[in-house]
Amino acid sequence: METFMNILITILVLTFQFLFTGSHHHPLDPLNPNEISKIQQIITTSHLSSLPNLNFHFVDLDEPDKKDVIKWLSSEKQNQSFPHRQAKVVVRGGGKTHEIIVNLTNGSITSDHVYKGDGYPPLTLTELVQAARLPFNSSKFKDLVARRGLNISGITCFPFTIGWFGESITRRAVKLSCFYRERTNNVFSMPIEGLTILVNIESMQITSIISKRGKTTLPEADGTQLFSSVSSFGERPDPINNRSFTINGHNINWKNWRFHVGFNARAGVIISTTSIFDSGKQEWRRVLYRGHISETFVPYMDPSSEWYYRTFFDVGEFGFGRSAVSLVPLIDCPSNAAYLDGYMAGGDGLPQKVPRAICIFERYTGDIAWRHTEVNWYSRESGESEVNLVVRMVATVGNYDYILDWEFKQTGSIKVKVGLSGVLEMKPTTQTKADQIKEETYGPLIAENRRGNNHDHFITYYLDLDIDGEDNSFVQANLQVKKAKASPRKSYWTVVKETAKTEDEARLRLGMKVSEMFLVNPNKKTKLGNNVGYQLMTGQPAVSLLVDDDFPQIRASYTKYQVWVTAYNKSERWAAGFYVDRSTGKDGLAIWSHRNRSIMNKDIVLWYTVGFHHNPCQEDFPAMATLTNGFELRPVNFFERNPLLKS
Ligand SMILES: *[C@@H]1O[C@H](CO)[C@@H](O)[C@H](O)[C@H]1NC(C)=O
Ligand SMILES: *[C@@H]1O[C@H](CO)[C@@H](O)[C@H](O)[C@H]1NC(C)=O
Ligand SMILES: *[C@@H]1O[C@H](CO)[C@@H](O)[C@H](O)[C@H]1NC(C)=O
Ligand SMILES: *[C@@H]1O[C@H](CO)[C@@H](O)[C@H](O)[C@H]1NC(C)=O
Ligand SMILES: *[C@@H]1O[C@H](CO)[C@@H](O)[C@H](O)[C@H]1NC(C)=O
Ligand SMILES: *[C@@H]1O[C@H](CO)[C@@H](O)[C@H](O)[C@H]1NC(C)=O
Ligand SMILES: *[C@@H]1O[C@H](CO)[C@@H](O)[C@H](O)[C@H]1NC(C)=O
Ligand SMILES: *[C@@H]1O[C@H](CO)[C@@H](O)[C@H](O)[C@H]1NC(C)=O
Ligand SMILES: [Cu+2]
Repeated sequence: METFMNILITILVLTFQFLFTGSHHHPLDPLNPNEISKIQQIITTSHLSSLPNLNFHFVDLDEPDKKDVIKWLSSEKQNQSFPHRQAKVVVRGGGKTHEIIVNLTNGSITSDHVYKGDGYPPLTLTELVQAARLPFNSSKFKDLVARRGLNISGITCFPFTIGWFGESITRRAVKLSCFYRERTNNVFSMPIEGLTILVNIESMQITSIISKRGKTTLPEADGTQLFSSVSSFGERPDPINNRSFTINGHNINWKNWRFHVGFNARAGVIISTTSIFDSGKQEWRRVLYRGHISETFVPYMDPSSEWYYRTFFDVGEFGFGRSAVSLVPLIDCPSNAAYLDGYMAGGDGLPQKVPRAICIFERYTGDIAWRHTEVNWYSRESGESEVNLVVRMVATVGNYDYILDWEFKQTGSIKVKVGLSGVLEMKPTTQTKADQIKEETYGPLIAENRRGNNHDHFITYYLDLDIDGEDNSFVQANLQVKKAKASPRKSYWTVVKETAKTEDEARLRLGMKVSEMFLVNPNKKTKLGNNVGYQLMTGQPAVSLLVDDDFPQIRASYTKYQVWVTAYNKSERWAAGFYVDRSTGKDGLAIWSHRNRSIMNKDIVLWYTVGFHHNPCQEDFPAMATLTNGFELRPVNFFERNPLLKS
């Protein structure tokens, strides 16, 4: 939940690699380590090298235009390297943010533009590590720790982003909160309350230390340890060492699906150019051009001075790919999994590797894909068990672990799941029994001397669906109850469909109203004359309950609706805007949508927010069992018939 990570562990897994020699089989392939090194070299030997304190905050493929990608993939050249490789780089130096485009084909800087708007680029890992170390060089901090009777060698501090609360912002800053590591392997279970350190990230100095003494005691470490009762899944009994998928670079082929798996520091896994083979038509048909997590918003419901600013945007402030952990075989992924490494640039611009950042495996769900028993003359069963293909990544953002799955079904469905696990952010209290609590609290007692503060998780997905081509429409189907006439029945329901004409008509708050949502291609029909489409099957709905003019809500205004549809624009990908650290809500999904562009029979993008209102409970301690929510994109009149049944 916080814009920091388990710094020590991460440093251990980051190794540098320069020996990669892959060619580009796909225009959307992520930057490889050679390219990242080349970018670093181009920038550090350019006019930018004279900037004081030069740091790389964002290094990513500058995505080619969709029409060029589609053209390339449908030409004979598809197996050759895509020739036009460009990178988008954001560096800071001399107190300024530079947006740079690097042409990787001829090794030159195409443009360099100083960004002057609100907000800052993601914090670098180097900055976070440096900030976390600052207190240990402060005699005031050491003194405060000693006066609390704590051992300085047992303390770990983590930087939290601080948001924006209406002030005019002049510099980048974070607040450190500290935890006691001694006697437990669960550092987040031992918060040291009443000690906040404000750090100026630009000068890398402590601005102030705020100490509230004697308010609470440090909770006991008993029962906080994280031990597993079983060490792993073990070998699976079913002999499924035969993989029926192939990985060629970043291209995956499995059964009737083919797609591309990318990775970057900001979004983590990116699924692109997804097509499904239609055996009836004997052709590949397009479904999802590009899908990934766009932003997360995690506001805590505690307005006190030490907690009010905890309103995190992990993707934009820090990065989900940046927080990707190396997956552990047989715990994170089953024995039949294949793995892909992830690469990104560090604060110094040099390539860093996350080994086994993504796993891909066939999932024998144990469910029935379809079945029927014919009982008329004789009993005859037919059916199939379900086998899906999963692409998985885990982002550990400080105390929380997000398990992120894209699951492909042979029926044409894509299921997207978000699992929450890890350790809660806790607030120490002197109370040990729920009935001692008389005053208003910001979260229930979940263990002795610990409260689990209430909070939300909003995970917003960018879904550029291109159902059978770019031009699609967004259709809502509402169920209307009608009175029956001339019938023994008194009522029935019927479906009323409405196509959204503009972006204004495509913002939805789900809940009471029964509504089904589809992306259809109005230019393509089945033989029966229905428009081909995909349905968005939503999970448990949750929208932000903060008032509209609350500062964190201004920054996350898009969380007031779960569903948005916007006109496609390559540069509109990050729901809270590109510069999220200390942003003021001047960029992002809500702003784009209010342009009220036409979205009927146009290239459009669907945005869906998976939400959790988290009111913690005792089972969330010492680590919470995975809690899952998500959505499904399901074909509706896309195929002529159920694609699982051979004709
Ligand atoms: C590209 O390579 C794949 C795998 O090697 C092969 O099956 C396919 O026919 C090739 N396509 C073209 C257009 O050469
Ligand atoms: C990058 O450089 C190459 C070689 O000079 C050139 O052909 C290409 O047009 C450049 N790309 C862009 C986007 O300017
Ligand atoms: C690279 O290509 C760009 C765009 O075509 C051009 O402006 C620039 O001069 C080229 N640089 C070099 C070093 O060739
Ligand atoms: C810690 O403080 C000492 C003395 O003021 C200084 O020499 C040293 O550079 C500081 N170290 C860091 C990491 O700031
Ligand atoms: C502080 O912690 C260190 C490392 O665990 C230990 O060696 C030392 O004895 C501790 N000091 C006190 C005063 O507890
Ligand atoms: C893999 O598939 C082949 C051919 O279908 C079969 O002969 C073999 O037993 C399978 N191996 C496992 C471990 O399932
Ligand atoms: C695309 O989006 C960017 C950012 O919102 C905007 O500046 C630009 O004008 C848009 N382009 C078009 C063609 O609408
Ligand atoms: C959005 O555009 C539609 C169609 O032009 C119009 O009817 C509607 O009033 C517009 N909404 C706003 C808020 O301007
Ligand atoms: Cu939670």
